[in-house]
Amino acid sequence: MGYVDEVLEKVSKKNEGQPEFLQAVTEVLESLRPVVEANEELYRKEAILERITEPDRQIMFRVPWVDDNGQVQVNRGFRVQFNNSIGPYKGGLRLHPSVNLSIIKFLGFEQVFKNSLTSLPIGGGKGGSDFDPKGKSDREIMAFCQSFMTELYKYIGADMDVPAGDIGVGGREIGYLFGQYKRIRGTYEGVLTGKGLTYGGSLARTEATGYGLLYFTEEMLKSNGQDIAGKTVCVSGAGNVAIYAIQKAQQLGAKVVTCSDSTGWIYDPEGIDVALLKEVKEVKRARLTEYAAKRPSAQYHEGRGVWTIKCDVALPCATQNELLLDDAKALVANGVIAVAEGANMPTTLEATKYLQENGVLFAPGKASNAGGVATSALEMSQNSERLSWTFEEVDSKLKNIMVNIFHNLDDASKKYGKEGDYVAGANIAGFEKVVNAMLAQGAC
Ligand code: NDP
Ligand code: 2IT
Repeated sequence: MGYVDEVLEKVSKKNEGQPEFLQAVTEVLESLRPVVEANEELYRKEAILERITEPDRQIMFRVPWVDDNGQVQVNRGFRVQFNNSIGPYKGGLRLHPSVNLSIIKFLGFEQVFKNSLTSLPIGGGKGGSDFDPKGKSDREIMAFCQSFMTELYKYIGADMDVPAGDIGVGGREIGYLFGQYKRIRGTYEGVLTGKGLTYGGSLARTEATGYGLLYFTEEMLKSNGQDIAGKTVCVSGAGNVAIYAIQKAQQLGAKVVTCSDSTGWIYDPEGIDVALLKEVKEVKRARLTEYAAKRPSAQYHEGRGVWTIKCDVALPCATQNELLLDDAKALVANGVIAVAEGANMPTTLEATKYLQENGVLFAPGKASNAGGVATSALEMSQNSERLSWTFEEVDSKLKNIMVNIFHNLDDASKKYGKEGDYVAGANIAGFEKVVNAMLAQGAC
């Protein structure tokens, strides 16, 4: 049996009941076959694949907090520190009732390769909790965040592990987490990114994932003789990534006609009104029904359905496994030319295969959504030199990083005879840098 198949079998046995983690590992290892086959003897001896699929450590802890009725609530907290070969662990914190070890491990594993692709010195990690922020008061959010950090602070630090936001974690939560860390440790350090601008945050971090997704998509289209201007775009999600993806797509001359949240979706043939969407989601933290109520051109539908709308470019920006095989078929039937992931692993393995086999340009999230973590690394640089860069400076660095990521993975796909397969290109390019560092650092 080949080394890849042997390790896939071992990883499946060791991680039973963790479908998202196994899905992510399968996608990566399958596409690494050409590199692994070219180096099989060395990688086997050094147990590279066994080591890269096993986190450095997995921390799980109790998070007790008191709700507004005086009732003690208990959630489970996680931080998975996956690999720090090329820099301190770096990756977001997710607050969502679906969070479990499998989801945090898949996200941490993906983060290793994504962070490597940014070309910046950051390792991979991820964390979060099954806490549901929906409907909670500000005081309850603060109580949860303070309790979460009261345990997490032991394991993080500016040179050790630097968390940030993800689903359910934005500026408000990062503020409460930072305040509690500072209070416990008594040091003022860049231990989190996505901070407010008055206390060490970077301009353009809020916009970075969505903007970066569009810079990447623009470059991918350009390299394939297409232009984003004039294209019709379908976006899913209505959170941080989706909002700034919509905004940048519109600035580049595209028309975005959909967005969605966990209860329903909007079809707005005149183009999404970003200012209204921001008001509904960022300020009021309300449902998309409120968007539809204020926008005569918008139709609101319950449930899922974004991918049934005809578009040239599809940008899934909500969550994992939200674009299924039937959705891929509908997109292809409607003539889609590109799918670029803003979320982490939003497209199932079968849907990805179907899109690629039908000639759709497919950008995997670990490449196309890397702008968020890349800008987090720029925030770390600014914190280290105790300076703040202008919006234009950060944005232009972000754009360069995204354009470079595209060309690095395009080159890697060509080098291994997989031209046009950007999944293979991203995995190979991300993997090579981490493996070189692992080999240099010995068995650790
Ligand atoms: P937000 O919490 O800001 O927004 C998430 C959006 O997706 C919301 O509109 C939410 O709906 C919707 N959503 C979440 N879960 C589900 C679900 N199970 N079914 C349907 N809709 C759902 O998160 P982000 O925008 O930050 O993150 C979105 C994705 O992007 C995630 O996969 C995240 O890992 C990834 N990502 C985020 C980065 C960042 O910098 N923030 C960087 C790179 C990737 P509702 O409003 O109803 O909650
Ligand atoms: O998935 C991701 O890359 C993020 N949620 C951002 C992580 C970060 O450290 O900025």
